[in-house]
Amino acid sequence: VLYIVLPAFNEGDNVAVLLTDICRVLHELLPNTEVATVLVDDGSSDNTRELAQNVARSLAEQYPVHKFRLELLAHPENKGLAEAIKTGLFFCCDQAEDRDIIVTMDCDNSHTPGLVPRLARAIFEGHDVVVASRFQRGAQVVGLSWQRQLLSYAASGLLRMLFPIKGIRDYTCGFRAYRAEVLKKIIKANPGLISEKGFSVMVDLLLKIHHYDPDLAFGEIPLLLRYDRKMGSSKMNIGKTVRQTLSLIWRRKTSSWTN
Ligand SMILES: Nc1nc2c(ncn2[C@@H]2O[C@H](COP(=O)(O)OP(=O)(O)OP(=O)(O)O)[C@@H](O)[C@H]2O)c(=O)[nH]1
Ligand SMILES: [Mg+2]
Repeated sequence: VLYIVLPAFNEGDNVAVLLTDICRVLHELLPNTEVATVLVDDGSSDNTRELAQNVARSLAEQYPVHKFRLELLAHPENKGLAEAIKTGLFFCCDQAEDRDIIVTMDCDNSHTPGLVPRLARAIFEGHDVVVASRFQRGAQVVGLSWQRQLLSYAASGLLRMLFPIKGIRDYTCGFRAYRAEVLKKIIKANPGLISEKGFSVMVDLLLKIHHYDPDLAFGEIPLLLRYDRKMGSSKMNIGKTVRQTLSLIWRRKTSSWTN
């Protein structure tokens, strides 16, 4: 089973297109794979959940239900990206068999489902964690301001210098695949694995997985970031995320891995 975790907060403008794309594209590219899409609605105040339910109903008529299923998880109130990722990943680890693959992606249409087969393939090729990366040859970013791109560069440079992980250049991108066996093992041994509060959760998850098992194979594929397809405004507070990430770097450098 291929699990796709989608953290969603007020993604009413994007969720229907994305869920439809996932079914259509993976039906074309991975016709024999069972796909479980795990949407974590993080206390959205818009109609994200109703839209997801409606589109799931109509997709169930078009596609064989045993091949595509939508799991709808919901937080009664907004708890932030980190809690949503935690809910989604813990749910998957609970259900998944060792040979399954768990993918996370943004729910804002900037990550395209067409890249999922390549992520999965890299896992089949032997990687344990694979990131869709802006810093691999062939990567392309469409529609993102140069200021934001500069920030990604800076984050990548700093993190590569301070926490080198062989095979990884993009520490912040949330479009990733994990070998379920690996994630299950690490979560079982470290239930506090996801402890960050904000958007720095993505960096922390990578650092921790590497910290707990440095022998894992990390890898990347080139990302095509279609920021131009994103509807609605950005939910990332840039200043706050920078502060959280710097604080995270400090804590991890002073050798605390628990908070
Ligand atoms: N659960 C949860 N998810 C959130 C929250 N804020 C954003 N998200 C989701 O996390 C994902 C990433 O958020 P984005 O707003 O796309 O952040 P980003 O990609 O870093 O930056 P932008 O695309 O510029 O906004 C999306 O799927 C959002 O719906 C939140 O408070 N709670
Ligand atoms: Mg985004």
